[in-house]
Amino acid sequence: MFEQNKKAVMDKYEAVVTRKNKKSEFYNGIYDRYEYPVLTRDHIPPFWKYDMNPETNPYFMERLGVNAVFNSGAIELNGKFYLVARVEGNDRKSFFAVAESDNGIDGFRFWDYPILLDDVCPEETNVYDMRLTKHEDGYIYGVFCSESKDTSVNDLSAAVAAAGIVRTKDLKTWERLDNLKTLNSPQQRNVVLHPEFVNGKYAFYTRPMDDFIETGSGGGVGFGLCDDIEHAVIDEEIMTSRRKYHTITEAKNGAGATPIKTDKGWIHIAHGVRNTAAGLRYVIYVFATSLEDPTKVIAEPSGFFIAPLAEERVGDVSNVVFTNGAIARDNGEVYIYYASSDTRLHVATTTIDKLIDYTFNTPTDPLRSVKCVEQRCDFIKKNIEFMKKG
Ligand code: M1P
Repeated sequence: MFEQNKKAVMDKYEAVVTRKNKKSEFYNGIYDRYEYPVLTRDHIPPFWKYDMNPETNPYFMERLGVNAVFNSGAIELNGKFYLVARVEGNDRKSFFAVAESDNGIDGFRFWDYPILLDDVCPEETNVYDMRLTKHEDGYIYGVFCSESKDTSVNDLSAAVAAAGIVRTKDLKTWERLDNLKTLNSPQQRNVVLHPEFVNGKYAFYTRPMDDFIETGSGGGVGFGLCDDIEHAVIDEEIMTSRRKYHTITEAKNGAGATPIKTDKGWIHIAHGVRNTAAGLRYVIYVFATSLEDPTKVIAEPSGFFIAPLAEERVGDVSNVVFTNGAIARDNGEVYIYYASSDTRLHVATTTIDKLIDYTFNTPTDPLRSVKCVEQRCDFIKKNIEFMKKG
């Protein structure tokens, strides 16, 4: 019984991690989607979940289950693709684990052990959503959400979100630094480190929040500078991409992947949230900031870039797509890792040229229906005139 069950589990695991991925039939000319997710809970090595000893586990029973694998930081190192995924145990606690692939679209395998962070704070209960930044100071930084129980109020569920910071050179040894302090924002999630110094300082994209879920007075994606990365403190946050009424970012937004530097500006792949009768809907959108002034938004295409589609729509937290990692290669290829419904991780591929075209040539949101119709009529008119000529 033990051997038979073990073989079935091992065979299923090998089939999933060696399954070839291919582009799906989805088309919008901007990016390609793929048939299979790149990481799921089925990609977790069986020896993370099953006791492999028949004496202590005669039924070959799962002892430490894994519920989901999703929001992942991403980085290319020595020609290989690495994801630092959010892995959530059946116990609801998330942690980080490195998965490696040769081509970025399939064959991701987790390293033998997940990342064991330094235990710096007894109140820290959960960690998730690491953004990886190859900084010009020579380190790879990981910035993530460090969640602690809020003991200042009489509410069992109350929590506080802060930005934890670690650094590494090889994804193997991680040095934990102080959590980021933002003097004007009580909570932070979706914080991303900018890859270059700005005015000689470390620069972060922030997401000021009044409480754990609601951003409240937090106006959108912020930006702040700090002198000392080991004890990072931001005393002023300037708004970059703002939340706007009746748009995809009305309820909240947040920085996603580390911004991609292009000749035209920094391209940001972020998320926007709106409220609906069915709950929050998370989509991915794009904006660009100036190379001279990374706080200045110079392009913001209208609407979403990626929205949950087909089976992506359903999961533990349905109607969500979320990104915290993308890889822009020297050859111009771009791999965007996005999770669906807090359950599994997908890849979308495009190129720098296409991203630039999308970012700078997609019309902006005119913010009112009547203006949107005018915008569309102008667009249709130009097309009809052009098609008549042809
Ligand atoms: O459940 C959807 C997402 O919710 C959070 O994002 P935000 O802070 O913008 O609400 C994060 O917890 C994220 O991990 C999660 O995918």
